[in-house]
Amino acid sequence: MSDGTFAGTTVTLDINPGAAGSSPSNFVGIGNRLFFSAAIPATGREPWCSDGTPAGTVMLGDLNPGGDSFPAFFVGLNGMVLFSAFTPAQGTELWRTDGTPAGTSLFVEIRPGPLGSSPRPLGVIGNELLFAAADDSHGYEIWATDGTVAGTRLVKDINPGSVSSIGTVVSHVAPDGSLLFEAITPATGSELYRASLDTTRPRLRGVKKRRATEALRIRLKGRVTDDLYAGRVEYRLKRPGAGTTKWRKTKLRGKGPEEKRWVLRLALREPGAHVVRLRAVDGNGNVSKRKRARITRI
Ligand SMILES: [Ca+2]
Ligand SMILES: [Ca+2]
Ligand SMILES: [Ca+2]
Repeated sequence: MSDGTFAGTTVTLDINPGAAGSSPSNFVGIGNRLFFSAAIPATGREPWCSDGTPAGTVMLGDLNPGGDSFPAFFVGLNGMVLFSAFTPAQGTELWRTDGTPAGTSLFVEIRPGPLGSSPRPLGVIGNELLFAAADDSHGYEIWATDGTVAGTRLVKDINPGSVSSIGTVVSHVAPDGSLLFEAITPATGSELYRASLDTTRPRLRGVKKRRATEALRIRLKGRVTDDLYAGRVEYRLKRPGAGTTKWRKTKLRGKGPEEKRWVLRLALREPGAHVVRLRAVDGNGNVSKRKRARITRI
């Protein structure tokens, strides 16, 4: 405890009485309390919380009886505190606490069994925590939680499959409220990614039919707004005298994450009127309202 002067620096609590220390570390101030880890012989390294007074300094639990739980990465979210801790049965997983021993428990085990998901916070956006975590089928990827188990989910498997995209955990919350972080895929190498948890739908606007060339190749020009970084435009085609195709992906050719102009070229096999339905899907899976355009192969 210190008020910034030498005279005001005292021992708040001699957690491990005597000359041996408790080696407190992993300090994070959340609200008016300090969360940290400390080790005493009876329990090993466990999570602690202090309001700055001896009476208000408590161990939050002996999460790993007979060993250390190595609590780390305390982060405040929606009035509670999440952190990572280790047990032999579960590995390193996400725990929650309200700052009392009774209110401290395992929050969610992302990777069932003794292997841990090793959660590491990336940043808080609005009332969501984005974090890196691993499970067997996705590897180390970006996850989000709103503080509920049901609201804890994988945001995106950036490097598809069990290989990881997140190596060194480097991230920054940008002024616009999005999260910038480093991720790696074999196709791109190490690059800067952006995540935003905006749940508003992207918009698809200004869909216009361009002049048909030989009526075979139709160019549609449109404009997409909202967060379509890592997003796409999809289309399905209703053919004359035939069924409607499944949704097909198009590649966005444009510049800037906020707004993209794009061109869709379709090779129509059958003559007659075709109906093209279009929708935009952003990087978070939000789907725009559909737009329709009618094109005809003469
Ligand atoms: Ca212990
Ligand atoms: Ca586990
Ligand atoms: Ca993966």
